[in-house]
Amino acid sequence: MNYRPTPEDRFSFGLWTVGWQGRDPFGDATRAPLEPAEAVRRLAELGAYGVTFHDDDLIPFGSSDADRDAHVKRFRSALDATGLVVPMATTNLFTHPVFKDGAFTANDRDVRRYALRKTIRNIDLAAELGARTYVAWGGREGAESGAAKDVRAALDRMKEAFDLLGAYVTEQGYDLRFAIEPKPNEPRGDILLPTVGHALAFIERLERPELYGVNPEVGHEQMAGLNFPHGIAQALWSDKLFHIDLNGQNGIKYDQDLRFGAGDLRSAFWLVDLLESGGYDGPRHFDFKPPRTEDYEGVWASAAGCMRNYLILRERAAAFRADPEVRDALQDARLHELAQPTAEDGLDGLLADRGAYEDFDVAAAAARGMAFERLDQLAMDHLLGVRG
Ligand code: XLS
Ligand code: MN
Ligand code: MN
Repeated sequence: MNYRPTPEDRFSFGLWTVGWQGRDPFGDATRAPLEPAEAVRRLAELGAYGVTFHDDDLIPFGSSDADRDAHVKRFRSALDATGLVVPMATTNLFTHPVFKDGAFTANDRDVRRYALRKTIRNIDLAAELGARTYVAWGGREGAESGAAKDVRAALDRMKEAFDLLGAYVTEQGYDLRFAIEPKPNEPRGDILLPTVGHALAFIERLERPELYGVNPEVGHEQMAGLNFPHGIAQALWSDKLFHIDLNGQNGIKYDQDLRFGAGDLRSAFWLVDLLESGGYDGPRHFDFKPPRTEDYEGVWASAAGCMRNYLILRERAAAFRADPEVRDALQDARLHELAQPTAEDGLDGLLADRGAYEDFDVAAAAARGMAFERLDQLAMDHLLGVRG
C-alpha cells in the first residue's frame, strides 16, 4: 500500500493551518506569509480535495471592496485550475482587538451586532463558493473572571445569534448547515460551549435545531481530559457530526494542534475505526499547526503526514475488523449482546421474568470475565503493524 491520498479520500485543510506563520504568545513569526492560491496548488498536489478558510485568511481584515474582489478572484482561479473544492468556511471572530470580550456574547452590544454582520457577509461568500458547512468556533466567547460574564445571559445572546444566522440562511435558500466547534479554554480562560456534550445540549434549544451540528476537534476534547472517540460516537448517535477537525494532542495542556496521528495514537486509531464504520461521510478536515521549527518544506511534510497517518490507520482498522481472531474476541467480549435491546419483552415481561431477578445467579454473573484484554491486545498488535 502506498498511502497516497486521492480526492476520493476527502481530505481538506484550513488555509490557516499550512499558512500559520508560527507566531505564538512568546515568539514572532518564523515563516513568511503563504499566498492562499499557492496553498491551494500545493494542497492539490499533495492529494487533498478541499480547502477551507476564515474570512480574514482569504481577505485581509479591512480590505477595500475592490481588494476583496481581487483576493476572491485569485482564490477562485486557483480552485478552478486544481479542482479543489471549498466544503466549509468560517468567520474570524477572535483576532481583531474589537473581539477581545467575544463576539456573539460580548457584553458590548455594538460588538455583537458587528460580529453578526461580519459573519453574514462571509456566509454569502461561503455559499457562493459552494460550501455546505459553516463552522462557528466561539474563540473569545468566555471569561477570565466570575462577575464579568453572566453566563445565562451570554447563552441567551448565543442562542439569539445562531437563531438569526439560521433565519438568514433559510431566507436566502442556502444549502448550508452550521457546525459548532467546542473548546474548553484558550484564548479565553474559560470558553462557553466547552465540550461536544455542552454544544449538543445547546443545539436542542435553538429555533431550527436541524440546521446545527458539531465540529469537534481532537485536541480540544483532549484538553478537557475527555475521550475523543466517545464524544464522536455520541455526536454520530445524535446525527450531529456535521464536520470534524483532525489533529494531534498530548494530554491536558495548551492546544497543541499537532499533525494528525502525533499525540494520542491509540485514540487516533479508534477514531479512524469509528469514522470509517460509523456512517460519517463528511470531509476529513485537518486543523493542525506545522510547528514553528519548520520551514515550508517541513510544512508540506507535516500536511502530507496528516493524510498518510489517516490512511495507515484506516488500513490498520480495516485489518483489525477483518481478522477472524478479532471476531472471536468480540464474541467473547459479548459486544453482540450489547447490541440487543435489554427488554424487548417490555416492562411487563421484565417484571414477570423471575430469571431477571429472583432466580438470577448474581454470583455467577459477577464471576464471568469480560475478556477485554485479549481484544485490546489484538487491536494493539494491528495498530503496531505486527499482525495482518
Ligand atoms: C482554534 C480552532 C479554530 C477553528 C476555526 O482552536 O480550532 O481554528 O477550527 O475557527
Ligand atoms: Mn486546536
Ligand atoms: Mn478547529
